[in-house]
Order: sequence, then C-alpha cells, then structure tokens
Amino acid sequence: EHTIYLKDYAPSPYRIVSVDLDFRILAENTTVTTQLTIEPRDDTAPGTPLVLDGDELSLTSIAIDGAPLVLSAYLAEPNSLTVFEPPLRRFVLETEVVLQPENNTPLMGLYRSSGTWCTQCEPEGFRRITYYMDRPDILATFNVRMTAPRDLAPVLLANGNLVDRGDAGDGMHFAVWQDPFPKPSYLFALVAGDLGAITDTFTTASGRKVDLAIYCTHGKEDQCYWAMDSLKRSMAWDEKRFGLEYDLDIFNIVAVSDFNFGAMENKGLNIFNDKLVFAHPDTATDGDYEGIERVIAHEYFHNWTGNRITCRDWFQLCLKEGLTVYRDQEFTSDERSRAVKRIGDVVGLRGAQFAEDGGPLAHPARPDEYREINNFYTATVYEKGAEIVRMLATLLGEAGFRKGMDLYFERHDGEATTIEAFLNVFGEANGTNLDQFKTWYLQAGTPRLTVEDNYDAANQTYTLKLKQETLPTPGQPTKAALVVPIKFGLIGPNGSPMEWSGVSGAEVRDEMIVLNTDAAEVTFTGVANRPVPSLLREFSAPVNMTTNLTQDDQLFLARHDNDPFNRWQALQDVGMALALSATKGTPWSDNAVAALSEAMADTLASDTLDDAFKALSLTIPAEYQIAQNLGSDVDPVRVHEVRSELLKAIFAPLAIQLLQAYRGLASDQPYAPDAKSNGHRALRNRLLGLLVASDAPGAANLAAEQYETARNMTDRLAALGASAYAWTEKAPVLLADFKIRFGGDPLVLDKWLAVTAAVPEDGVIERIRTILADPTFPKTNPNRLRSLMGVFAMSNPTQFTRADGAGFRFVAEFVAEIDKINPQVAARVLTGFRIWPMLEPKRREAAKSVLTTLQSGGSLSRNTADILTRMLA
Ligand code: BAL
Ligand code: ZN
Repeated sequence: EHTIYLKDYAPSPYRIVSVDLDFRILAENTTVTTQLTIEPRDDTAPGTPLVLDGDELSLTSIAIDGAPLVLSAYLAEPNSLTVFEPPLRRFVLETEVVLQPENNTPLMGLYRSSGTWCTQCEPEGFRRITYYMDRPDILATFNVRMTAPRDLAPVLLANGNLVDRGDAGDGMHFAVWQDPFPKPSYLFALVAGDLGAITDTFTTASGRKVDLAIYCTHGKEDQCYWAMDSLKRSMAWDEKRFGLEYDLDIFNIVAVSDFNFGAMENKGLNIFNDKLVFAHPDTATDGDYEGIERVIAHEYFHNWTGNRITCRDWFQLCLKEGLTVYRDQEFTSDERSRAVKRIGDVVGLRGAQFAEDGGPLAHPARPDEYREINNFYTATVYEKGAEIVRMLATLLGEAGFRKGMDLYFERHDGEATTIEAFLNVFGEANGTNLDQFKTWYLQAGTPRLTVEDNYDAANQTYTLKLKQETLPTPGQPTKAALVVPIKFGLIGPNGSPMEWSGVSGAEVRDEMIVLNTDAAEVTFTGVANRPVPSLLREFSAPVNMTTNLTQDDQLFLARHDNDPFNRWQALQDVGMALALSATKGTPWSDNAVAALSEAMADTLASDTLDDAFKALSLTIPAEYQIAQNLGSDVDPVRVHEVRSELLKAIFAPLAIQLLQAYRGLASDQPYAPDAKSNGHRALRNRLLGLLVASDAPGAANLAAEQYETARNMTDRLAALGASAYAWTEKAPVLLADFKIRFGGDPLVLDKWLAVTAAVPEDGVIERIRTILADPTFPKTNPNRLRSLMGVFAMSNPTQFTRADGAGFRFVAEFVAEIDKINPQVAARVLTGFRIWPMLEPKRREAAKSVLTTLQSGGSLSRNTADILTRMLA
C-alpha cells in the first residue's frame, strides 16, 4: 500500500483561485459541473501536468476556457484527472461528473441521509464530488449553485451567504451561495432536503447581527433548543475569552441521521450527527446534554481554529483538533465545574488515549506517515493534542498563552499552516524557546513519571527524586526527555500548605516543577516536618505517575488536598493499588479496605464537596484501567472478578449510608440540564449503581423501581444500566420494556443497543447476533453499528476477549461484512483489538489468529487493511 510521508510535502505547482460549482440534483442522480480558475505558481515549469484528485468519479466532459479538450490532452481515471500541458497562465478548467448519492454508503462526499442530500468532505470526501486538488493548502473562494426538485428539497443550503434563489421550472428551484472566505475543499458543504428549522439571532461585540438556524427532520424542532442555547453561549464565550467574533451574517447547523463523525465544522454550515443536536429530558441523558453543548462549541470554535487558520497538510491535523478540543474543554470548565470537567477528561484520556498510546496503534500527535488519513482522527490527535496545548498554557501562564494566541491570529489568519508556526508564535510572544517542548508532538507513548520522596529531619530538607521514561512505540525505539510541567504542593501534618525557604535541583516556579531531563532531584530546604506531596495537580501533564506514597499518605491527600483533582486521584490510587495486588495474587488486608471504605463514607458525608465531585469519587478504577496498569498477561475475567469483589468489600459495609443518601437525594423538581442538577442526579445514580454492584439487600428491586418511576432519561437509563450490567433477575424484563417504550426513536434505541452490548454475561453474543440478524436493523447507519458493535469491542472486555475466541471471531466477521458498506465504521470497530498484545497467552493467540485470518481473507478497504497491518506489525 502507498504510504504518504510528511517529509515529502511540497506545495502544488498550480493554485486554485476560485471555484464555481453547479449541482443539478435529481431523485435518480446528481450532475456536478465545476469551473476551476487555476494559476501556475511563479516557478512552475512549462509542461508541468495538472493532477487533480478523484475517488470513484467518472468524467462526462472537460474543457479549458470553453474549448473541449481532445482525448490525448488528458487522462481521466476514477481516482485522478491529469491535464498534460495546461496553459502557463490563468485559465478555467471545466469538468462534469455524474454522482449516485443514493449508493454512497461510505458517507464521504455527497450522499443521502433519510432522503436529505448532504455532504461530508473532511478529510478527502470532496474528491468524491468533483476532480480537485483535494488538499488543505489549496484555499479558494466558492460559488455554489444548486438546482433541485422543490418537493424533495425545499431547503437548499451551502457555505457562506445566500445571494440568489428562485424558480427553475419543471418543479425545480435553485439557490446560489457564495462564501467570501477562501477555504480548503474539506470545509465545503451542501444540504438539500425537506427540513424543519428553529431560528434565532446573535449580535457580535462589534454589532454584526448573525442569523442562526438549526435544521432538522420535521417534528424534531422542539429538540433543538438546547443546541441553539449552547451555540449562543459558545459565540459569547469565544469573544470574551479569546476576543474572537463570528465573521459571516449567517450561521447554519443541520442535523442528519447518518454521519461518520460527531459533527463537522464546514464554514457557515456545520453538519451534525443528530445525536449531538437533539435533546429532550425524556430521551436524552445529562451526558447527552453535556455532549451537545461541548460539540456545538467545538465546531463553532473551529471557525477560527481550523477554518480561518487551517492545516497545511493532514499531518498537522492536531493543529486544529488539539487546539479546538482544548478550547471546548475550557468552555465547559467555565460554564460548569472546572474540577469535574478535568476529572472526566482525564478518565477519558486514560481510557482512550493511553490505551492507544500503549498498544500497536500508537502514533505521535503529529504523525510523520500514514496510509489512510481517516485512521488518524484519534484520541491521540484530539485528546493528547489538547493536553499538549494545555501544558503550553500551564507553562506560559494564562496571560502568556493569550499573547501567543493573539499573535497566532495576527500572523497566520487566512493561512494553511503547521505545528512549527503555532509553536513559534508562543515562543516569540513570550521570549522563550519551545524546541524541546515540541517533542510532545513528535513522540508517541505515554511517559512514565516516577517520584520518590525523602524527608531528612536532621537537616530539615525534603527531596523529590523524579524520573521520566517513555517506552518504545512502533517505529520509535528510543525516546527523548520531554518538558513535563508538574504542578504540586506540600501539605503539612495539620493539612495546610507548607512553606520552604529554598529549592534546588530543577526549575521550580511558584507551585510547578518543570522536569526537562530524564531524572532530577529536587531539594527543598527549611522544611519543618515531613510533608505529604500533592503531585501533578490538575493532571498537569499526560503521564502515568507512580510514587512511593503509602495508603495513609493517599488517604490524607483525599481528605486535605486543596486540589480537587488530586483529592479524587488519591482515592482512585488507593483502589487501584488494592485491585492490582489482588489481581497479581496478594489478597488485600481487611484494614486497608476498611480505611478506604471509611474515606469513601467521609467523602459522601462531606458538606463542602459538591454532588458531581462525590459521584466521581465514589468508585474505583474501571477494568480497562486496571488492565492497563497490569500491562501484560492480562486475564480480563480475573480483572472483572477482582474489581467486583473489591467494590463489594468497600461499599457493602456502607449499604445503609448509601441507601439513606440515595433516599435523601430524591427530588421532585422538573428536569433541568444545569451542572448542579446534573451533579445531583449523577450522585444519586452512582449510589444506586453501588448498591446494585455490592449486592445490597433489595438493591435490584430498587433499581427496577427507579426504572419504572423515572421522570427523565438520565434516571431511567442509569437504573437500566446498573441492572443490566449486574444482570439482575429483573434485567431482561427491563431491557425488553425499554425496547418497547423507546425502540421507535433511533437515538434512544442506540442506548438500548449499548446497554445490551456491554453486559458481561455469556449470553451476550447470541443476543447481539439476533439483533444484527433482524432484517430491519439498519447496517448503513454508523450510530446503530457503533452503539452495538463499537461498545461490544471497546467496552465489554470479558466477552470480547473470551478465551474460546468467540468474541474475537464475532467482531472480525462483523468488520469484514461492514467494511463493504462503510470502511470508516469497520476500521474503527476493529481498533477494539488493540489490547491484544497485553492479554494472557491463550487469549493473545486467539486474537492473533483471528486477525491473521481476517487479513489473509483479502479484499479489505484501505481503512481496515491499514489498521490490521499496524495491529499485526
Ligand atoms: N473536523 C472533524 C470533526 C471535528 O473534529 O470537529
Ligand atoms: Zn474538531
């Protein structure tokens, strides 16, 4: 297969100045006529061929400046169009192709979703619409004319401003949209359909009145208001926090049912997976509300970080994604609770990104090679990318970071640029050198940070011995030292912060150690007593830290640390230590468990901690987390059993307190999506989950009762999930009831599919098989497929990794089948196998043999073949 390397980047010999697209949309097909105004670069040699990208295209006509080309002047293939000797001056190339959107099941390019014509172009979908230099460094203005049957498509949308519309005869009508901002082709969008809408307006700080609309299937309008509210808050936040205003008079969002991504930031016309738009208390959970708010913000923020300044090439993807995720994280932190947001993000980072970084698919945040760019929309590019930007902000401080951002927009607005340019502005604005910092973008793998402390009472000195190490990853056998910002505090015996008179051994500013060598020894002088160190506060760097702190130290931190993140982390660390030692064969001591149990009880009883924080704290690390820490020879069944036993040991003795607190949190308030009400529900549902998981008397009935009487989806789904996961006697009945109640709403059906697929019980594969075999199950819809098989492969470790190989075979068969319909979905589900090298030998062999068989079967998409090759390398 063809590998693309960053080192081979070269600008194209021709520029595209402007694009005129004419779509003639008919029920049976769509004709696209394209006029590209093209110019050679100053240094382009005469006779340099013009090569345009295509993907499954077939050319029906071609002309330059109005004159049809003779056959010998060009070569048209499905995946490229070459004009051998284009004029060495500005010219207009006109091409025509005919598309079949109805058959476009990969959902890239122009396709139909429930009757609506829509597009997805990032990263390489535009070449499925017309022949083009489909690369992000080609910036052009777009003028789009579309003609369609009025009855099938009364709504006609594209990027930018509507400049004309009218009747086109024969039941057809047309619209013309113009986008004044030069943009790369991946930001092109078009929608034609019979859609409802809600509208609103937003006035920017400098007085521009922007018309806002969210389009959706008729009848869903009342579910779009939360998204609209989120959009207006995002627009206001970007002005306040970064001084960035919206730049067109129109901002449209369209919700569609069949979509590969969560959403897409097309200029002035965001297209969304409808699950990230529709919200109603009866059908959407608190998690859904928060997700909608976050993704609406994310796509909106891309208008500056992504659209106004875009990527030079796809290797730079995290230039826009890491930065924009950082921006949406900050938005949520400002709108809700910063500590709760941070804990949630770190849980997600460890679950997805650390897992990726520690396995066969590890790659740098800025990769230097790829075979299929679609496989690089990963947790590493997005979430580690955001962590890198966060570290930059931590190192430079809020004001220094803002200076860098301001210079970034001042200098690079309107450009397609690189990570180097991004780092340069921060270095320059702050008079600092970021050369070593850049390694974070280039080096894969999660660094291990080891810390050992020592107190010397005689000399009143306190020492922290720090070490960092990054293990080899595919293609990177040796690793350089990174710049690791370690926020910290020293806590004295009475629980308050401790002072020191001097410090040496590494760069220490205020309450941050900057470790930039493999090892360092930081010594504090004038320390009156042995402190307990609170290290890596706010999770200030994406590393795996181990320390020599004892359980007593950790429980002390859990009570006294004034960094809420580390209070949470300390409790999790205690649980992790107990789970790890038990999994390895050393049973936990009753005293150790009792101490953790007591700390959990104190956390629940605290009147200073908020509900959302308590909900996050009252648990122990997830199975995948324990497996990751074991690192090799993992038996997921053993991990599952140990974790279940540990949960019981910690929480069964607290059953009465848990139940009392659960009852005390009952509420008859109507549903509201704000952070406080959300936290209230989160805690109550956590308590229910703990009661069920620890087999408390009556807990299964309590869950069934909550399920029956719930007045919102958050509470209902929590009760269903707890029952199904524990596979209580009631679970099958509740699942059947849920299907009957909500099966008609596809987005709620997804919840049922996901709960069903996650049950750690031997009958699960058969139940999923039955669902898939139902001829009405829509195998073309990514949401359905991911809810069922994505969840099974990623979130049902005991059944997916069954020792008899049945789980592996089941997923591989599914991947082979779906690969023919939608390669992106197939490749994504296949990544569930990335844990295979760390399994115990029997499961490891079973997985490897299934992967090898899938590979030798051949005829796989480039997406799936690429994942397989890397997985087996
Ligand atoms: N650009 C693809 C979807 C997103 O990250 O916003
Ligand atoms: Zn994005």
